[in-house]
Amino acid sequence: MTMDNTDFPFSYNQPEQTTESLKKAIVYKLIFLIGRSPQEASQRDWLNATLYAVRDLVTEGWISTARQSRDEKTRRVYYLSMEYLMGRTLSNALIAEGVYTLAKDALAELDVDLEEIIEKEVDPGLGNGGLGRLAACFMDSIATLAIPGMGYGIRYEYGMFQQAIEDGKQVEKPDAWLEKGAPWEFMRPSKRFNIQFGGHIYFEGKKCVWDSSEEITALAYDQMIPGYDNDSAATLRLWSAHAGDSFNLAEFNRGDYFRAIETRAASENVSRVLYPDDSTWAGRELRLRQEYFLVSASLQDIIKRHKRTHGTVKNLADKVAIHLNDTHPALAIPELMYILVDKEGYDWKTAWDMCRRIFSYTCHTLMSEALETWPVEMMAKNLPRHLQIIFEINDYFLEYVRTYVTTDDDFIRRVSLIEEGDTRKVRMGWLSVVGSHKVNGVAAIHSELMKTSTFADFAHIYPERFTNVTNGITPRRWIAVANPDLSALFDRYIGTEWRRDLSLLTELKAHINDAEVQQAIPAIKRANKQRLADYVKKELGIELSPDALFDVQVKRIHEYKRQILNVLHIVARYNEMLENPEKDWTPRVFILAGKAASAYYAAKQTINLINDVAKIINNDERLQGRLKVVFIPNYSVSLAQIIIPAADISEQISLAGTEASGTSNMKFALNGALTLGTLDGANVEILENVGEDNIFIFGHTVEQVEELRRNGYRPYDIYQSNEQLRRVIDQITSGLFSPNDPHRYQDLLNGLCYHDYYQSFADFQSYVEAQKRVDEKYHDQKAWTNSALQNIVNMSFFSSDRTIEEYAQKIWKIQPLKLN
Ligand code: C3B
Repeated sequence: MTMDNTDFPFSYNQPEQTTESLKKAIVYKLIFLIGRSPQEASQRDWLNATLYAVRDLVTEGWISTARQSRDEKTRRVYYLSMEYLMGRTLSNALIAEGVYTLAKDALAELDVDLEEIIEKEVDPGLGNGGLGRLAACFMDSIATLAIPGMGYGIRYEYGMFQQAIEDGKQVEKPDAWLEKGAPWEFMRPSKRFNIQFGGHIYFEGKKCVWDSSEEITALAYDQMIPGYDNDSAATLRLWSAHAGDSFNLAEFNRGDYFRAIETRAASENVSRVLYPDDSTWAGRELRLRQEYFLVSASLQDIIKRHKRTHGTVKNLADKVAIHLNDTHPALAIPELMYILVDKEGYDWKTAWDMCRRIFSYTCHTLMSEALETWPVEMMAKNLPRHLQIIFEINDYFLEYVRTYVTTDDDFIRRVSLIEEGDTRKVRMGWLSVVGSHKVNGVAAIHSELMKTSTFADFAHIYPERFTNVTNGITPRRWIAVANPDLSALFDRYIGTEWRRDLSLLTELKAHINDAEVQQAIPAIKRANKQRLADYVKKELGIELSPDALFDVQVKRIHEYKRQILNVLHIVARYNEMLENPEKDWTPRVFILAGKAASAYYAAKQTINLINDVAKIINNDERLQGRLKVVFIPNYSVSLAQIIIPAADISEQISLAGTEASGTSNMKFALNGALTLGTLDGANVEILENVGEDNIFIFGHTVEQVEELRRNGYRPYDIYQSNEQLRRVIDQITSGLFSPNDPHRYQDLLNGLCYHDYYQSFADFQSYVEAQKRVDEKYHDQKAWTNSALQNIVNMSFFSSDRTIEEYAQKIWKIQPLKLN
């Protein structure tokens, strides 16, 4: 890149990297930053040295992008998220900088294998599932499109727990990801803010004063997110809680040194650990404090930067967009009011108008148990001023509703930001809608359902506020990093620019019938299956044949995602195979992975059942190896990169109306797997894009699901009338798969037979039939290859670059930088 010499007195970067220059840089880092000689260096030392060397390649572009945005006084977006699942940085950065091969050669000359050290990198699990990974894809697109903006989050000391499987059961182990060092981050000792908690409020005339009782310091750690081949990078700023200088002076002066230090340690708890819940909501005080910690540090930082650039906060709403990733950072709304009214002296109305122009909010779920509410009492204790602000927002809002919408008491009670009852609660979803100018769902069907269910009353009040932005995934990580062979095929036929512009995939359509492409697609898939089989062999000792059909379901374990339906079918298939051993069965491998929230009993039972079933099936010689079941422990971004490119079938079998979007469905299809799914979330749009001949759709529609619920759904009737299903349930009940503990699944099965809220029984027959269609199609390898190709070439829409462009245009009103 061209360097502005006033900024960089000398440019560290050589204009052209060579194997030699990279080799030197790596060895230099090894010796002078890590303090090891090449002779003594471990694999991890080499990894860290390489990371430092590559980080240098990104840094200048990062600094100059930030400077450009500052100089041009551009409008910026700030993405607030409690979760980021970034995945490993090295391979992604090498590809973004265009030096993957150079680095491989440089390291080879040093007798180091690049692929081996890549595997050594810790994969930071600072998120639970789809929501956290989406935030990571978005950061990648923001960097690649050079959208002026940055992400804010929390630098949890312990991320998502490590999952081990012991005796078939999930066991959770702490994830101390920082212990191995974090060479990619920059600590920012000067970026620190005081975060206040507790105390009380009082009025001085009309002015409200918050006299807090506790202070924590938020300290910034920055990560660069390299843009793809654009000499630019975005920033992800993660806050770490630090006791800072804030001793409890009273204790200190009393000579109680020990107590004073002890309180310091406790205050650092706020960034200690990520809450491992996904789509369920556990209201806990520490979580409330985490959310406020993120919000307060980020807003103080945003305001400070804005003032430095513009000298005033008057034009804040013209220059700043703040996006709320779900309701988790919704306290940003009262926090901004607090800053504008209490600190900056604006009147309420002006401040509120600014707020509404600044905030936008994405809703990621329809599950009512995921909607955050905070007991008024808990909020009063920790954030008295914010609670008071929320009450005031509510007063104005309800007055508006009464004046312009309705005086119906029932309606007003429903939309109030405060839920009345034994314990009064603040409704964070409602607050997010009222405080934002746009609210979006994450797939077309989800955004529609949002308007008719969860937010129906609000869609009535503010119809223009609701919109859709369908999720997307970054082709850099999910093809370029995860599937090098497929990338090479794309390069050969359509050039390399698809990494930046996935719509170029349509150009591959002209080559679909080329003999070479027809041959390459199954060959690439087979090689990826072999790679996964090698991993499974090494980690679990289970032998898999790459000639079998790989049928994969990887995601958080949750009743609505219906891993149980998958298991019921596996057992049904097992029975059928034993009854008709001579039939020409397509060999199948069922692969599942995912974590269960530690307190989620049904989800943990499901994992146990999968492993119990796997044990019996994998050891049944009558099957002649034609059926295998594998649960791969500790699902993560880096595991997804191995598993997804190896799949033939992508299981997306949630009950219609429950999965907001799903994003693994997009990754699978782009990597040439065929979706087996319900008409739920983004599956609907995948169907529209790939065509009905290239996807297996089954099960009830949202309307049918609702009708069944209305008319009284009786799963036990289905159990009685469906012989195949009954047999499966009876087998599990009898302890066929848990002979030492035959009643192990009693609760799970009772739940299904008498309740089955997610209607697995109702969709069972249709699912089994769809699986038959899968078998038939797989028998015709040519037809399968064609469908795989139709999936690949028709996935352009699902690039997160398209998603981010939509956010930038429709919601944030932000133009990309024209990079100097
Ligand atoms: C998830 C939803 O469950 C997915 O359908 C969706 O694709 C992603 O978000 C991204 O939009 N989600 C999550 O991972 N965690 C939540 N708390 C809520 C939704």
